[in-house]
Amino acid sequence: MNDSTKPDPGRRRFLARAATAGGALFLAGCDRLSRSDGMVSLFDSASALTQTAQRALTSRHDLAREYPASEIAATFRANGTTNPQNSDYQALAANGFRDWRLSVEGLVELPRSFSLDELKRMSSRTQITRHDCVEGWSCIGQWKGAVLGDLLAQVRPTAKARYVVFHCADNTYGGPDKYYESLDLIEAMHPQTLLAYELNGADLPIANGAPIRLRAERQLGYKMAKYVMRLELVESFEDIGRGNGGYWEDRGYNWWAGI
Ligand SMILES: Nc1nc2c(c(=O)[nH]1)N[C@H]1C(S)=C(S)[C@@H](COP(=O)(O)O)O[C@H]1N2
Ligand SMILES: [Mo]
Repeated sequence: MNDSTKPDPGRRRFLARAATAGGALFLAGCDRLSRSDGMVSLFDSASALTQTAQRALTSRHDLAREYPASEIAATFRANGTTNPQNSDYQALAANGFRDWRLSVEGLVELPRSFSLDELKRMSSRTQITRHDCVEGWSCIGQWKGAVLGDLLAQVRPTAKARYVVFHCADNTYGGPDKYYESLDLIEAMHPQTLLAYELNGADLPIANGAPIRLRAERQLGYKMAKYVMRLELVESFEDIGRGNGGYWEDRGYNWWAGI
C-alpha cells in the first residue's frame, strides 16, 4: 500500500468537514435562496461536487451517529407543515389513519399498497438520532419505523429504478404544490432509512408527519418527507414537480443533502 491509499482519519475528517462547510454555505436559509434564481445553477454544480466527495469518503454502509436516551429532547420541534388542511388528509386523521394506505408504484415488479398495520408488522428499527434543519436548529429524538430497504425488497424495483420519490399529503404553506422528496437507491436501502410511525415511543404526532414520515439519517431535515402517501420508483425525476427531485429542491435547495 503506498501513502496515498493508506487510510488517514485526520485527512478524511478534514475533507468531510470541508464538504459539509461547502454545503452549509450554500444552504444558508430556506427563503432567501428560494427567491434567488441565480443561485440555482451554482447550487447544482456544488451539489454534484459535495455528493462525489462524500460518496468517496463515506461507505454506503456508514451509520449516522446514534445517541443515548438521556439526550432525547423534551419536545421534538415541528417545522414546515404541521397539520395538512386538505379534506382528504383530515378525513384520514379523523379516523385514526385506519383507512390510510401507502401505495408503492412505478418501476417495481410487484406494485401494491400497505396499511399502517402491515407496515407495523414488517421488520422495524428503533434509533435515536439528531435531526438537522437548514434553518439552523437541531433536535434529538427516537424513531421507530419499517425498514425501507425491506419494503423495497418486497416490491422488487426493476433494473431501471434509480430513485424513490416520496409523495406527501400536504400543500406546503397552503400553496398549489404538494411536498415531495426523493432519495437514490443507496440512501433508500441504507439500514437507518425508515418509514417512521413512532416518535419517542408514542404514535407519530400529526405535527411530525403522521401516520408515517421518512427518516434518512444521513441527510438534512428537508429530505425527511412527512405525511407520506405514495412511493414512486423512477429512473429520473425530471417529470415530477419542477424536475429537481423535491419541493425545496424546486426552490433552489441542494438535491444532495448529505451531512
Ligand atoms: N410533507 C412535508 N414534509 C416535510 C416538511 C413539510 O413542510 N412537509 N418540512 C421539512 C423540513 S424543512 C424539516 S426540517 C422537517 C421537519 O420535521 P419535524 O416537523 O418533525 O421537525 O420535515 C421536512 N419534511
Ligand atoms: Mo428544515
